[in-house]
Amino acid sequence: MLSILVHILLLTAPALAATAEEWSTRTIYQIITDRFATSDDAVHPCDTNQRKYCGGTWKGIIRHLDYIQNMGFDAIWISPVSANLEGNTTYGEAFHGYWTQDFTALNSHFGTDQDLRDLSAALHSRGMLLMLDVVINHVAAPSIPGKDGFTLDGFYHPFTDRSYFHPQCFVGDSRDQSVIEQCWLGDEAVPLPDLNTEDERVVQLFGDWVRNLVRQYSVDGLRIDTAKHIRKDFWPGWGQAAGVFTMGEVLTDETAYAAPYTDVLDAILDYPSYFQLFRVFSSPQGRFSDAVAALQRAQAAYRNGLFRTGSFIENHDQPRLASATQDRALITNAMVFSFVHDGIPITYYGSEQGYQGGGDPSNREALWLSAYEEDKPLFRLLQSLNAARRQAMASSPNFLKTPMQFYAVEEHSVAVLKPPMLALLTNVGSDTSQGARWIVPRAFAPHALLIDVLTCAPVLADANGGVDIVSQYGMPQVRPFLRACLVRAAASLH
Ligand code: ABC
Ligand code: CA
Repeated sequence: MLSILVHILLLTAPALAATAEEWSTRTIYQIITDRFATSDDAVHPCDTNQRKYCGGTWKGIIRHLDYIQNMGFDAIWISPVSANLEGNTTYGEAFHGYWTQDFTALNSHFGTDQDLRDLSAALHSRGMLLMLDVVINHVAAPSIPGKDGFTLDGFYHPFTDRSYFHPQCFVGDSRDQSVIEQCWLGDEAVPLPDLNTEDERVVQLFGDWVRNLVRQYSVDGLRIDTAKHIRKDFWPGWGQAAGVFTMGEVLTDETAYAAPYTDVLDAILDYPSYFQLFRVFSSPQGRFSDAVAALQRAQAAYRNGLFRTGSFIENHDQPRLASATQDRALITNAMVFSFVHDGIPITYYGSEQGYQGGGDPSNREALWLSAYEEDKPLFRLLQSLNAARRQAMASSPNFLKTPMQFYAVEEHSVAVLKPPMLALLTNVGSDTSQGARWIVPRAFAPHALLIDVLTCAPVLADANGGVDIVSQYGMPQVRPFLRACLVRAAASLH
């Protein structure tokens, strides 16, 4: 009897209940579901300024999994799936999925229950993982009808009673943590009524909700929206109910503020490093010394160092890098960095196509307008970087456990060593006669043959295993052993 019971439990468990360790071997492609692909591949117009639904669906994602997998990604993060506020507001429609109106129903704009199951199954059959974005801090109300906030109108299942919510007050730019946790995000135009996550009934209902969500759609991981707006001691119990990898959004530029969240969640999106990295890669004025200091602070302060953090240079809330600089050398350097990072590289959809949108809503362009062209320099760059990371993991069991080290830290260049990878980065840009030179002593075996992932050029380490390299046109160099490159480099040696 017992063995049958165990058997049934196993059968109903998610197909791949991916652990944090499993996720750390992955690279993630972040998708705004409404903007990635339509069900029939019809080329709907999509004016980002309108902030309206443009027609992207879960079916559309399934149709274009080859595109994502060809780039080398083995996980995707999609928009929140719950039913959202309908109709127009001062800030447009809820195409982004962050304005929940019913936790017990799906957002029908994105497809049906079966479509979401199909997406999950399609990913798993390719060995890919599914990360859902979840919003449990708040719901959204159309506007403030009276002094006291919002109407329930049968909305917000299962939180259909006013007593499930904190009383109305806005977070604004308060730095008071109890205000950040218990007041409302949004504003009078689109208030985001805050759930009372201090109330045991809410804790219970959200535990049940996430357990079901994960099970029903065989979800492998969760990106947690607005994690800093809920008390820290809420998270461990909730994470246990979820039973899968959790990565929280803690929007701050302060490492010390972000660090405690790494104790209560599996991981966080590494925003403090992001701000420094954006500065350094968006202009030759940025200084690597500042960025390296921020990265080292995070390595020291977070529970697992930078391991398992989400490493990104773009997302749906921040201006794209190409809106700040169109210098291909700077953009290439930035993309390289995320792949030698200790954490999980996350690429925001559209960067492979050179999309240039500024802040929200301009950074949420429709990908179908690019025709999913794969023969593009940044698409190929991502292919090489994904292949290099995979090869580094395969050739060195310690790759994922060795913290990156910084050498030759200059204002405008740095060498990042994460054996067997060595990334030589610079932000001098392509429009300069100024070169960059990296001297890294004793990084490899004496006279080791190193291959540049990006150019496939071979280089020999010196008698002490050191390298001394000068850059060309501000381009980065990445030097592990990469099989495809080794073959090409060997050919070019004749
Ligand atoms: C809409 C419009 C915007 C308009 C806004 C008022 O309303 O589109 O143009 O300005 C969703 C939608 C948005 C929508 C919002 C609000 O809902 O995607 O389009 O904006 O209705 C998450 C998601 C985000 C999502 C929500 C809401 C939350 O990633 O996509 O937005 O579910 C705060 C939260 C953060 C949240 C973010 C939007 O707001 O903490 O979780 N993101 C400071 C604060 C941060 C604050 C940030 C932006 O400002 O500290 O807490 O984020 O308001 C650094 C500082 C930081 C500073 C940043 C900006 O600069 O160190 O402290 O952050 O240098
Ligand atoms: Ca809250």
